[in-house]
Amino acid sequence: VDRNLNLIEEIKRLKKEKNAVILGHFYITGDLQDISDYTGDSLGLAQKAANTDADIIVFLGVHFMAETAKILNPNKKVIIPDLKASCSLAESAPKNKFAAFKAKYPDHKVISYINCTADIKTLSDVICTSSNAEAIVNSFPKEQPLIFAPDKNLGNYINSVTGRDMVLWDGACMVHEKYSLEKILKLKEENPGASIIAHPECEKPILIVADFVGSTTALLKHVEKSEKQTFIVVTESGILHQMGKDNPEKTLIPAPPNDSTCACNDCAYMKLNTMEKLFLCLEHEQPELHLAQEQIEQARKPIEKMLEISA
Ligand code: CIZ
Ligand code: SF4
Repeated sequence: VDRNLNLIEEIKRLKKEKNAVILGHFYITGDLQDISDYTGDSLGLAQKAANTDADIIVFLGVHFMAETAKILNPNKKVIIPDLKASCSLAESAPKNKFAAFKAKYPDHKVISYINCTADIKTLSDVICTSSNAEAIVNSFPKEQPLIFAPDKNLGNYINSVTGRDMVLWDGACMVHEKYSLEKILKLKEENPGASIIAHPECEKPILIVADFVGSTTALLKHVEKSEKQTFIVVTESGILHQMGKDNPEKTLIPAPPNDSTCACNDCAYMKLNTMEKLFLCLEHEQPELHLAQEQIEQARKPIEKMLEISA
């Protein structure tokens, strides 16, 4: 790419020419969130994707999210800047291993968190998000044995709030798993009036000290509504961009990871999205995300079931 190209202007021009819509997740960098037509969490963006009249969806997020957009929108072209933008949580559940695991529990229904591959969705009875997980679980009679996949931390948390004993697949998000309780408590000591807010993908000790636990969207809403001034934010640091825009007068402190001196905890996969790759992707309309028709049909069923239950 010619270094002198004004990438942002070029992206806007291409977007218009091609009738493309840019959907950006809250975990991508701020400059990419700002050039997106819509920003949101994985569910919000999937819903936007289902309602768009654009011909091309450019998805700035990770692979499983673009898959969900394609499943809900099979006739549209879905392109992503970098096919390597995967997800440790989605990767923790390979199709064959999960199918073998499921076969050991023939009486169980499978609830899968939306943060999983299309393959895992095809093996699931219903999908949930972190906002509706409790309601989805409670929609099954107490006697119904359940498997929850792929996030064991979210599964544990939902087991504790619903009093269930769901069988958990042993997967986790490498970003939400590496917070340091010690560093968070130290931040709290330095900022005694601060509220600790965390995503339920975090490990149990973090969720126990948190003042509020919620999905990406729930955390954003909470900070807007709360009378508190200062927040220790225990989730991927990209969210601080939107949170800061919504709450310019509040103090937002990112919770640090346990393995470095870095103040922020970034998802390396999300950060594979760059302005330059976005430009190239729009110009060449690739890489394009492809799913088999049968896979789309099978993966769509448990998503529709979720929408039915939470409607
Ligand atoms: O990728 C994630 O960890 C989350 C929480 C995404 C989302 O938008 O729900
Ligand atoms: Fe996956 Fe975690 Fe990154 Fe989200 S933050 S995309 S769950 S690795």
